[in-house]
Amino acid sequence: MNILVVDDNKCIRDVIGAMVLANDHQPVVVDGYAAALEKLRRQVIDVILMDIEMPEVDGLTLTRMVRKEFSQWIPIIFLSANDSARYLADGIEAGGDDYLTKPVKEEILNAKIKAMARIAEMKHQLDEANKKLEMLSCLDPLTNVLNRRGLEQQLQESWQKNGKARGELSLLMIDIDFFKAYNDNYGHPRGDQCLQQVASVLTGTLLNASELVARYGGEEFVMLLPSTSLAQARNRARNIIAALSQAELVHEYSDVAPRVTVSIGVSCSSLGAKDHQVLIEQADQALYQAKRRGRMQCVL
Ligand code: GH3
Ligand code: MG
Ligand code: MG
Ligand code: MG
Ligand code: MG
Repeated sequence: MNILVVDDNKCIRDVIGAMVLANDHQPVVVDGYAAALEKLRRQVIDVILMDIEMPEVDGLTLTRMVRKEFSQWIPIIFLSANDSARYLADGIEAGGDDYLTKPVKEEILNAKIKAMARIAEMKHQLDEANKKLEMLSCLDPLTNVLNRRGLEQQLQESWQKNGKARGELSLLMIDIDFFKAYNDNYGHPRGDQCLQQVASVLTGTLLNASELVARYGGEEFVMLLPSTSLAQARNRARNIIAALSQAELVHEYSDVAPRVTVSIGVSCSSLGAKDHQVLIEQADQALYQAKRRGRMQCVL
């Protein structure tokens, strides 16, 4: 581990640094706040051993500065010659985690470093697990594309970016035709498979990392297309209908073709939607028209 030793006294720096080294850690030794912040910005530090009385900026103030600047928690242990309860309480209040009085015994220092590192490791694992959960909570488990919650997040982001770039953001609302008949005749498990296949065909038509497919609900998908005009979006919708036709997913109970087809409603920010919710509503209304006009087609 990299242990940052902050102390204005050279003798103490040398002694503590040697103890750290003797316990197989890497001491990073500095004489005050400026060098301490500099090191923290430039390299990974696992534990900070912090003097309290220092000229210019004392250890309590430096601790507050560290807590403010760095969002990641780094354990801070105060090392002070002052053994007053007030100092200890103030140190914890400032954001420190433990307090040892100097001169410090090597065995105690090493044990305290170990305890802090253990807590830091647990926190790291918790953070990683949370990140994973956060990601999972945005994915549809059946099709592995974004779910509605994930779409909502990305759509908001794309809408804001698009506004700043004064670009055109298009959205396709894609609904499988006669899917109830598919389920009723082939059964739910094959219906699920069909949803996976359609999702995979849709994903296969994406052109770049800014574009995405999401499962909006049951058998409805949304495709989000940044930097895409209405005319371009219509072509993309036609490409999707063609790609599904080529995939030849059999559906003998559809009234429009003997295979799985979709109807698509197209909207684009150039049509004047005031927010991303309206963009979805417009695509939904266009989808409704596509259904009414006979399905397996797109409507703007
Ligand atoms: P339309 O052409 O007008 O879209 O008709 P449709 O039959 O596709 O539409 P409808 O809304 O009547 O039926 C949608 C069906 O999708 C009903 C529901 O059972 C099915 N469905 C929704 N979610 C799932 C799912 O996760 N798995 C399966 N297998 N079926 C689903
Ligand atoms: Mg000092
Ligand atoms: Mg429906
Ligand atoms: Mg449908
Ligand atoms: Mg539907």
